[in-house]
Amino acid sequence: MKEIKNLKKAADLIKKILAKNGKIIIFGDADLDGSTSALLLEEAIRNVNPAADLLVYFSEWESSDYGLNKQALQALAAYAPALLIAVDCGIGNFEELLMAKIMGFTTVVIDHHEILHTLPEADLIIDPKQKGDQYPFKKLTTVCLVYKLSQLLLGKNFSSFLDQGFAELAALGTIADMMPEEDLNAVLVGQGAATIKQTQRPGLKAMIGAAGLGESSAREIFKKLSLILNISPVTNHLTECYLLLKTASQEEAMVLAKKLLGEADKRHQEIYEITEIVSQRVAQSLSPIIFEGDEAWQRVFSGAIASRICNKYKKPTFIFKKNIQKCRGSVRVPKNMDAVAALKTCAPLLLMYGGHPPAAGFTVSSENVDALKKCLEEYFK
Ligand SMILES: [Mn+2]
Repeated sequence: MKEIKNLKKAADLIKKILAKNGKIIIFGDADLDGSTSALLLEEAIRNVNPAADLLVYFSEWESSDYGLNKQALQALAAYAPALLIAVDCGIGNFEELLMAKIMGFTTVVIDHHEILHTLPEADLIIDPKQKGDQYPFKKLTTVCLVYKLSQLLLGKNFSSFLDQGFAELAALGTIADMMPEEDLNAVLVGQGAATIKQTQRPGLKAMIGAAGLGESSAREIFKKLSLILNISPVTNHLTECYLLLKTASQEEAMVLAKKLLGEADKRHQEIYEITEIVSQRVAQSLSPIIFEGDEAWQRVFSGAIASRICNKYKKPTFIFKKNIQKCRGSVRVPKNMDAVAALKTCAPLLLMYGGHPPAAGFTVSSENVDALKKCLEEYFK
């Protein structure tokens, strides 16, 4: 059986750190794949050692750069030396991982985004897309990678009870990330769907109730939940979807579920309105791409807006939040085009970029925005 490269090494490293009572920090991307990955890994580690010295920390949607970022590292500096595990981000964080190493962290990256020009300097990298990875399927979500890691961590203690809870997390993250339902992605979505109606997680029960999904099919439940939870506020460096999925308290679960549902409604309205504005701006455009930014838009919405616009106009779409110094945004491209390859061509103009061929993200300094647009038009012409 051809395994994911470095998965076994990562499990051994985590066990070694736990045996020495060392510190572990799980740093997650703030979307649902990142949040479920962080929670699954935390629950697996707690089942190996309930007293583990463990901290979970998420990236911010608006105020920081994508993935592992310098602000977060400065906040975490006091925890070094420790094992720092980045989940669903990291593969493009070249400077940050170098900085973490200098700060005294041992670093593990568990990511499924495209490899850029080279690999970052981490102690261990798990990404099925890296050279030398023998695992035949390359489109696992991060939460499925973490599920596999949890099997190695727990060994004989990987009980069917744990399996159910983990598969529900994996199904949620996988559906939210829109990766093809093949291989382990499909297995875990199926497994999660089989038990979701009898879920033991108070947060899932509360959300299914609050959203009126009691009579829906398992599939519909996951679709709706992933829409509600894929973007959630980050409070004290923890995503609220993580807090919802983690809580053992029914009361807390009810409060959070109602709050997240209300926020999702507001967000969908706002995304709809901005999508209308973009449509008006680009309706007559002859450019091969759609490239729109605004100071008033929140960065967190850029992916959802780009998806809608790209579906409507069938053109590569770049939507970003403008700031005085830098602009951050999302890319969606029609079938058979490659957003990461396009950004790679314009890499000298970018501060950061990364993602998947159909969906990616970028940060550009504001003085380079016009040049970036030209470069991308040239690429897609
Ligand atoms: Mn992901």
